[in-house]
Amino acid sequence: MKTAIVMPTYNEAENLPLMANQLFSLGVEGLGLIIVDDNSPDGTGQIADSLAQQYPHQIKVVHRPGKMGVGSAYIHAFRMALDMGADYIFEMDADFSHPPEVVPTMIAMMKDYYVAVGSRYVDGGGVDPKWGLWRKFLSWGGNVYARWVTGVRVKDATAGFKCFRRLVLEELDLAKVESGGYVFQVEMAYACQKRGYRVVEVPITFIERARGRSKMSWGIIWEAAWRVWQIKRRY
Ligand SMILES: Nc1nc2c(ncn2[C@@H]2O[C@H](COP(=O)(O)OP(=O)(O)OP(=O)(O)O)[C@@H](O)[C@H]2O)c(=O)[nH]1
Ligand SMILES: [Mg+2]
Repeated sequence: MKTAIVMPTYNEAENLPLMANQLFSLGVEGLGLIIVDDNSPDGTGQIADSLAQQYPHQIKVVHRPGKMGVGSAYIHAFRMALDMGADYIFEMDADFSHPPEVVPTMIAMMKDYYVAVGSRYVDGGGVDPKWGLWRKFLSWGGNVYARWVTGVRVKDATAGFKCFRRLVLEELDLAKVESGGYVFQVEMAYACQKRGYRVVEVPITFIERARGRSKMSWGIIWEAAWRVWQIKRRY
């Protein structure tokens, strides 16, 4: 596995097979997929296992006993990807909000940068035109707030589509990460900035999921609201 795509899943039964097929049809050499499923009630875990039989050398599946949040899912799979010798390690959602066709562009950026971020808030990037005012405000406001509190300079501080060189994940203290929900993205962005890695933002258009349901909750928003202050203090 030269490039490992880490993908946490919770109730993504419809999306996961389509996503796996699209990723492997990109023709990226040495591409692998690490799926971390939290015992999804809709059977995503079994679907992941059958995909792993279909692609025995490319797909690894981690089963966790229950919904434990994306933060710990990513940390677990980052360690696996490092053990498997991956040079480039991606974070990516299963719901097609992160366009798979941008993966090769982000890999190409790894020649000159340590981190590539699939970014909604740089020129050429954007969010789903179908989003209503409230959804746009939540995304934009969350990003402005996270940047204001922490001083993160990347324009899309909450982006969950990222690619790291292996060195970055080797050097960061992954055991220190406490974020459970999506604020994990801010923590990674901040930790990378503190260590001075060169980061590039690649424009993407973030498309609303067409299948399955969002896992966004008030609990996740609340955690993000307070934890950015903690992140600022701890690094
Ligand atoms: N393993 C695991 N995966 C999760 C968990 N929560 C969310 N995910 C996955 O993380 C990715 C992002 O979750 P989404 O529900 O799409 O959240 P979002 O993109 O912030 O929200 P939307 O814009 O509404 O889609 C998806 O692949 C989910 O299946 C969790 O607790 N455990
Ligand atoms: Mg989503």
